[in-house]
Amino acid sequence: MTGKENIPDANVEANENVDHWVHSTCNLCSIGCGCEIGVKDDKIVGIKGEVSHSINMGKLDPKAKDQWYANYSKDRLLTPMVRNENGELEKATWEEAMDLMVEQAKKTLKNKGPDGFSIYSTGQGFLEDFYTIAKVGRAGIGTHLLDANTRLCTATTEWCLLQSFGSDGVPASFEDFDHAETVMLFGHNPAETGTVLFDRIMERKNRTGKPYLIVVDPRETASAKEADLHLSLKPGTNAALLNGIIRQIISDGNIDRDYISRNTIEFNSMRNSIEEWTLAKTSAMTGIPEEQLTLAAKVLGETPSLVSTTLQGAFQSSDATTACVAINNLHLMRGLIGKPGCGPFHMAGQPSSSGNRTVGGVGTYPGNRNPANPDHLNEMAELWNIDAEKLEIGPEKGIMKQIEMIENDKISFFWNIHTNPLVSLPNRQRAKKALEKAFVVVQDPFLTETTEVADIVLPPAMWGEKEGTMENADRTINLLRKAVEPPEGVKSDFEILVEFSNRMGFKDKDGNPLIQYTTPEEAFEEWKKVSKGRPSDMSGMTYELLEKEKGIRWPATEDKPEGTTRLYEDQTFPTNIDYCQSFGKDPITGRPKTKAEFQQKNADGRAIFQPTYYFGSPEMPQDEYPFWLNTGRLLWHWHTRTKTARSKKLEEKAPRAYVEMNEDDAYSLRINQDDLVRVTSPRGEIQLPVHVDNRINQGEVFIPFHYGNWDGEQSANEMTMDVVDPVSHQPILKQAVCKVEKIS
Ligand SMILES: Nc1nc2c(c(=O)[nH]1)N[C@H]1C(S)=C(S)[C@@H](COP(=O)(O)OP(=O)(O)OC[C@H]3O[C@@H](n4cnc5c(=O)[nH]c(N)nc54)[C@H](O)[C@@H]3O)O[C@H]1N2
Ligand SMILES: Nc1nc2c(c(=O)[nH]1)N[C@H]1C(S)=C(S)[C@@H](COP(=O)(O)OP(=O)(O)OC[C@H]3O[C@@H](n4cnc5c(=O)[nH]c(N)nc54)[C@H](O)[C@@H]3O)O[C@H]1N2
Ligand SMILES: [Mo]
Repeated sequence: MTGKENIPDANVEANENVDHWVHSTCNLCSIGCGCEIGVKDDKIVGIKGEVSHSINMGKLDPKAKDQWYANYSKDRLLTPMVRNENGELEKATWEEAMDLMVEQAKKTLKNKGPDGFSIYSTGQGFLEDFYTIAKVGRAGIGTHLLDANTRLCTATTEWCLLQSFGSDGVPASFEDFDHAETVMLFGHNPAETGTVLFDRIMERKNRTGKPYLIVVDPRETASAKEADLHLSLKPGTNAALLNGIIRQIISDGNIDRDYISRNTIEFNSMRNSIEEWTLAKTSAMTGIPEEQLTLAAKVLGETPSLVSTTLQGAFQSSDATTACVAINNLHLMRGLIGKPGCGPFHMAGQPSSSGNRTVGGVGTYPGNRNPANPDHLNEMAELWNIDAEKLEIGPEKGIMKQIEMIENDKISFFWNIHTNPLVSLPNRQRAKKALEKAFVVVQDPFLTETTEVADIVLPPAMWGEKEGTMENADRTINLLRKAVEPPEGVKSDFEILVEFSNRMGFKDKDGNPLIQYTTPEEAFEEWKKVSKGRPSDMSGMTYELLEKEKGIRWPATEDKPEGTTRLYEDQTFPTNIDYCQSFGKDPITGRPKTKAEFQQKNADGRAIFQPTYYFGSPEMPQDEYPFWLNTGRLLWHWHTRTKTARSKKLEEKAPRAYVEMNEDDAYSLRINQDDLVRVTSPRGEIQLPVHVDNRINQGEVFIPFHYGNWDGEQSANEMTMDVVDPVSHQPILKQAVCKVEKIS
């Protein structure tokens, strides 16, 4: 790894003195802010928000403004690297690196078969890259081991939507925040992680007093500070809280019986599942006083419109899918969906994590197709001109399952694209040991914690240097034009994927190259055909229209190229048995349900109430480990800091990790502000300074997860649990136990 000495000496201020501005989209979070990249002498010299873009209306957050500095960092990789006999990474030509990659890939296919091969990608690339991953992975290699960092991020969005509505696709849009009487931010801190959205909410609130804002978060975050009602629950009790509130709303009689009987099924089975959650029991479990629970039930039971967001405090907590399904249940029983100002809004985090799900790069089937429906597979096979058997290759396997498969010598080739798992995966040491066993290809502009285990490193073109589309959190497809040529020596992720497929000799049924497109735009045109007739239909979009309209929400058909602001306005849900994306999973075990089981429900266009259960965290603080460990984000950094630490301005705001701790806990451990402590969990330990802050409750500590071992071992994931949700297979990154000791 390289040190911080490689950060550019001085940041060039964004300026108006440019040759031209190029239409693009911010690549650092899921809001999808339109922006323009300022170019001078074929170099990026600035960025500004696009005023005519309906999502951000010219605004950008602090990270966004500095995201291009990393492109010009002195330690950017400009040639591939290959691990030599001495175990060191050594510069190589593209020819040498690709030859080795193809040789190893062929060896893996021969010795292990397609399921020895995994592609682990990202929610930060382009739809065109993801679509190519889906096609090369499934139709070329023939593997079902496609996954991405989206498993750590928004796998629960996908699965809670499948369980309730039969297909992926977030029902509401950002416009609905402008109409909602009530907004509930559930495990979501947009004041730090989606500032443009938070500003949009607060600007209206300051002007009109609306919306009534509920924030559910154990910490008093910057978002919670603005709330009308902050529910500071005990970690890992989301499902208990929601069950209690929903039960109370039902007993207050605040449900829309007409709506329920017309548009939904299985209300009673949901109601039975939560019968035990009296206010007293809910209060005891969550730590929230009964009066606050009563108030929450009154507001949520009476509000005429409601947008509820969920993000990592829901997805990365225990009972993730169950809690998010409970939020769907809440909206359904009140009929608050498919109308202005209404809808569950299960967020995305990364700029295109939903895009990867939509086009199938993460083990989903392209265009929300159902892996258990042979007609859908036949249709895909016909579109790709391949044998349908190639697609009958089993359900998706999440990254934690894949780590286990590497440990057991099942997977031996691991292709890592645009993610840094040896900072972001839970239980980091376990993940590291596993990846050391596999042949690992890392596609990254920098040396990172993950390239430490790479056999080949391929340097990609970065944001601003390539063309493609991204899907934000509200189904908006945005275009990013190429602003400048990439530095000599690098290739775009798209080019690398297409070249790999051609070098492997992947063919369709007629012996033609599997990948026949050569540009991202051609790939998008092919994807449009694949999407046609499916929920995420994009057949009405073109690059030109996307640029002109500044983003379009799917579905956007030829008849309706302007797209769709909100789903389910006609209250018809994609649960028809021949159309749906999934037959659902058992909410307790995660077992996929059979077609016969789904048929028996006969949902056929109606939404499904699912029962919801509270299980709690698999690990609870006790004698040796008395604290809850919570992890998450800071305003200033993007994930593993590979981009934001290369901006001096951002890095100076938050140069190192720390542990946030309540004053009373600090006092009883005789710890002062900035004292160095050792935080230990059953899996690992790190040393870091303390920030004493009463925004965190007693018995809980919080560590930002952005820091790896770039400048000293500071990774929160040394300590996190690698247990996953049974339905979405998303790891529980927000709850673990730990102890804190002062280092004298
Ligand atoms: N500045 C910045 N912005 C980002 C990113 C970034 O790296 N930096 N990353 C982007 C990405 S990919 C994502 S996924 C999003 C994530 O965005 P958020 O989900 O808003 O961010 P987090 O800090 O991970 O977690 C949110 C909150 O969950 C709370 N939480 C912990 N345990 C529980 C619990 O049991 N119940 C509830 N209700 N809440 C709990 C935490 O206290 C924390 O405040 O941010 C996006 N935006
Ligand atoms: N404890 C804990 N762990 C977490 C979380 C948490 O809240 N707590 N959050 C989880 C979540 S929600 C997420 S999204 C993940 C994020 O975790 P990661 O995805 O692992 O983090 P990033 O830093 O975004 O990694 C992106 C990598 O791609 C490289 N890169 C940049 N541009 C390009 C490009 O154009 N092409 C290619 N090929 N590479 C590029 C960057 O240098 C970087 O190394 O972390 C997860 N881990
Ligand atoms: Mo994320």
